[in-house]
Amino acid sequence: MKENQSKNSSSKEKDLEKNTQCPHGKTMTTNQGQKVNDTNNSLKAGERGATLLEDFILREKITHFDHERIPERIVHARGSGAHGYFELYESQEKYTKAGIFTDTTRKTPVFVRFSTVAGNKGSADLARDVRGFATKFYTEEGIFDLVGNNMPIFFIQDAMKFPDLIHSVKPEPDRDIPQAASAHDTFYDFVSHTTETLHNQIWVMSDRAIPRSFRMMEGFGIHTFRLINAEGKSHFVKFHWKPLLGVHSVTWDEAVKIHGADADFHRRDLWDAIEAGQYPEWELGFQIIPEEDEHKFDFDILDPTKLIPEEMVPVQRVGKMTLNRNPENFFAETEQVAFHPGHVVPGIDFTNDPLLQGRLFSYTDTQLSRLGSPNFAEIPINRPVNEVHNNQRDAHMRMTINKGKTAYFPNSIGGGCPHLAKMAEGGFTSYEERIDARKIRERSESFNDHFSQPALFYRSLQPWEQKHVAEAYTFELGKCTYDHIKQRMLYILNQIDEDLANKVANGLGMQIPDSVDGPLNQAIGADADVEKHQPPKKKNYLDKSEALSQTHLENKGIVSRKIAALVSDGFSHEDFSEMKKYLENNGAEVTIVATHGGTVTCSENKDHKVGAALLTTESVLYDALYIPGGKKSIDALLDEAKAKKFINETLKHCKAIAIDNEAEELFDATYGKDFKDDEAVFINKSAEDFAKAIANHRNWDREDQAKSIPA
Ligand code: HDD
Repeated sequence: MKENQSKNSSSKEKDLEKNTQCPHGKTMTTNQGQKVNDTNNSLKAGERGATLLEDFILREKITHFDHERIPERIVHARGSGAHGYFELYESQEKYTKAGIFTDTTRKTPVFVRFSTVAGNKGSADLARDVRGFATKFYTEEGIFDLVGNNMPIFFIQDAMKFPDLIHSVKPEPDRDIPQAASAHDTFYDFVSHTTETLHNQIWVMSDRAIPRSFRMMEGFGIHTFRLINAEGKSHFVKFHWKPLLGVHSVTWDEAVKIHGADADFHRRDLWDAIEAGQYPEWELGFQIIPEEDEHKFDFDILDPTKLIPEEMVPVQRVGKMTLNRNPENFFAETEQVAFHPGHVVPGIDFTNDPLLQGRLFSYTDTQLSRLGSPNFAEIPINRPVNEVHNNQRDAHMRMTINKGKTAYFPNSIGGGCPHLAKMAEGGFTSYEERIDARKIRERSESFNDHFSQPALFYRSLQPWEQKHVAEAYTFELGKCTYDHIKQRMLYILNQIDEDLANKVANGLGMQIPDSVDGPLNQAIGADADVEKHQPPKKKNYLDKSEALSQTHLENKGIVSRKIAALVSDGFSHEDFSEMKKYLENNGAEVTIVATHGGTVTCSENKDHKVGAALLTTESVLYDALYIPGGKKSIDALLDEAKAKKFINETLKHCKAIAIDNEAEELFDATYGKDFKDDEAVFINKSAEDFAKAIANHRNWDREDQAKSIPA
């Protein structure tokens, strides 16, 4: 079995090797293979003479450069990818005949791309936004793409509205401002007139929209899909990814500061973790709904703005994905990878979710302009690991040299090849769903309720999570300039939760209006009838769903957490080495942050490599702070305003802090003096206690008091 696994796990790697090139020890050539002996000077008529047109080496170099860019993705332009594999725990043959979900001996190669949605390719990672979570499974039966997000629902119910949604959130078209931000008039103009957006919108106001790491996010397939077993029986399914590191976020204040300190924060984090061998892992979960239960819920399972609470349909964990290899080349792999929710394999099928149906069109279409040709499937990162044979031919950048006279079916000259798959060989057959319907351009009434689930989400959050939601709305609406849009939003928030609406209204210094109905709503043809979308009272089916809070998943200790050790020359070797040993033995990474770069000397006169000089780093790039004793070191730090800022900010962001011996004097010179009883502040305490607090991510109980720290 082992041998089989390793064979399968490397099938995509082997496939990519055919196109992977290393220049080591090689001579430079042109694209036509002529050896090049000067790539610095163009060919000229005389020493100071004009450049000659015949210089094919110059022409080729410049021409290629001129055409290096391709259009960025219209959405999800900014992303980061990684290779890995998926392993199944137990055969799911009662639900599906798909090989990846029935054969436990397989190690299916995957490529995953995480992304933000609204920003350009060069925008900052910590934008408040949904994160894309797209997985390409290179299965033995072809490509299966699970193109999801880190939130379990979507903004709209019908693909027809997607261009409107995206146009509203993108920078405003007259001035191309703001970049990668939903906090502006056009977005809230659209949202406040399209109440179906509210559920996804409130998730975006939660901390899920500012994750600590891609590695600490859940993933969701969102739509209800179908699984089909060998007998042709269908079950509905929702796909979930559960991160083994738990779900964690940063605060908005940190997010804003990380923008400046390291705009590549998430990209770097993913890359560094994989390079360090701390491979990110997620378990894949199924929520299975038998066909006969389709109408048992108080909402429509085809409505992508609704989730099925895990308390109603538990998530069964069926396998694990591990990301263990960074791409060799960003453009060739992460940029050229082309996902498509329509890439499915036998055993997986679609439902009539109108958002999914529209997506099935959009993703091929977009690759045609982005990658330039229907041959995008031949690009190494996109091609399946099994063989491809059909009668499709030609078009831009065709790579395959198809032999033979025939490119049609049926043919006798080519022996009838490629021949059709016999059913026993696993040809794809669509699920034979019975359809008896009228053609209509309407929204199903079963999609009407727009308010129960945003309210359920808000009710299910911890108090600190709710507080962050209220602050996020206050920030975002505070950035809007039109009062009528803010009023409309307040009115709508009041339908979700009165307390939330009041908090936001206070922050904005506005009143919640009694009504927003008016001639404008009808005149603009908005789906603005708030009453129509109210849930019937009896439909508040759950008081709370614990799984909707970030806290519901277990943490995996302090693996890959980053701890800053703040020092200057003369720091206590004893304090430091003990702490460092414990933290590193438990998988964390300790970075020496010193008053200068290069090396720093400890009390035992040993040189230690500085990870970052105070000048070049910020507290927001670390999960926790440790300050060892050592009088000389502490005296030097007392003279550094940035050292005090580092401590104050770490406190403000509710992170764990450990200080030993003389470091208490430095702590007392900051706002730390007021936080000595805090449960995540450790003065001369054990490394174990400190590590437990780091694993808990933050001490949110500190937040109210820490608000007064002007950091
Ligand atoms: Fe989409 C990209 C996820 C609705 C049209 N989408 C894209 C990516 C993700 C999603 C993760 C980036 C893939 C990558 O990394 O290359 N999209 C979603 C989810 C949706 C959704 C979870 C709802 C449940 N998308 C959606 C609709 C449409 C699109 C309704 C159009 C009707 N999406 C696109 C696109 C993109 C895309 C324009 C841009 C780049 C690409 O496809 O390859 O076709």
